[in-house]
Amino acid sequence: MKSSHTPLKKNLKTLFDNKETYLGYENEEVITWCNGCGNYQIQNALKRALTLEGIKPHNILYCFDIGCNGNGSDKIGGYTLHSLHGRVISSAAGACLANPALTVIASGGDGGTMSEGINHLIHAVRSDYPMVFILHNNHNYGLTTGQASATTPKGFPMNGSPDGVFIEPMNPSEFVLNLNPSFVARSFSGDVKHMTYVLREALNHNGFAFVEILQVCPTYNKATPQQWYWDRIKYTDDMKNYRADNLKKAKKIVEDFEKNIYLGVLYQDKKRKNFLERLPNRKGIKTTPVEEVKHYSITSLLKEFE
Ligand SMILES: Cc1ncc(C[n+]2csc(CCOP(=O)(O)OP(=O)(O)O)c2C)c(N)n1
Ligand code: SF4
Ligand SMILES: [Mg+2]
Repeated sequence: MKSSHTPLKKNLKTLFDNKETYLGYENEEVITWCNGCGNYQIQNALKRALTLEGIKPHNILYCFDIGCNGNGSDKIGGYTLHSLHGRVISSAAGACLANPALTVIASGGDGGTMSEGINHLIHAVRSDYPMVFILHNNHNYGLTTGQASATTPKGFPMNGSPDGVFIEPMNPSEFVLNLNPSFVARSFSGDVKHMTYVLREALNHNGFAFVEILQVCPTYNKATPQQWYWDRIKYTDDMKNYRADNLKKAKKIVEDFEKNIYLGVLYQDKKRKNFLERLPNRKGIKTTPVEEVKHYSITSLLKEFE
């Protein structure tokens, strides 16, 4: 399968020309992911995307949820923060609102995002915080050894539910498309070139960029292995007349997760103003909240309690 938007040699030359930036994202930490885990390629694609966009490690904050995905927090250069399970979006949102000069990226698993932290996801989409969110959807709770999550296919035996779950799985991109988002993209951990492309688009979006990566987990997810995806993947860029500004069309093409799985920038509203730009009490203010932090003496207030 070949996607249409992959000027690979041009990208590799740019990466080579900017090797100092790329190397800034590398570090010496020991890798703890299983062999064949999709997290390797996801992180590789993000490092490429950041380098190709000319974003330096000291200008990013990469926030991680708890989970196998979160164990990437010490494997990438730049500022990182390891949050609580299901709470990564709120940590990242605080950072991007406090310091809009930072490129803020957050990663979460299907467990942390579609169950524990789903409330944060809903309000981040609704608020349109200016950040990139990467959902590592491996269809199970990987770190806690393969329990079913909200995206595990129905009827598939998992640790903790040997007869399989009997309720329908959630479809994260479909869910988010129904929340009036400004950006939704989907990619696959087996396709570094496509992930790089989609992540670059997300990094350039002005608002909450939701990127679902369908991630293989060879250790615990036997339901949707690598080949299962390749047999179903189609690219929106190869579709005649597909335009990413048509929300209705985007909702239609993500419905099916059995026969055709469409990857690409599914929907983007380029005209939307992000949260900070709409916030009435920030109108006309040129400084950022972090620049406004001052030391205040509370001595006089404490006197009341003497
Ligand atoms: C509030 C809370 N609930 C449960 C846990 C235990 N826990 C840690 S990781 C994890 C599973 C993570 O699954 P997912 O978010 O899909 O990430 P993955 O490991 O698959 O990347 C769970 C249940 C926790 N740390 N905190
Ligand atoms: S359990 Fe799955 S998601 Fe976790 S490191 Fe292993 S392959 Fe990756
Ligand atoms: Mg998971």
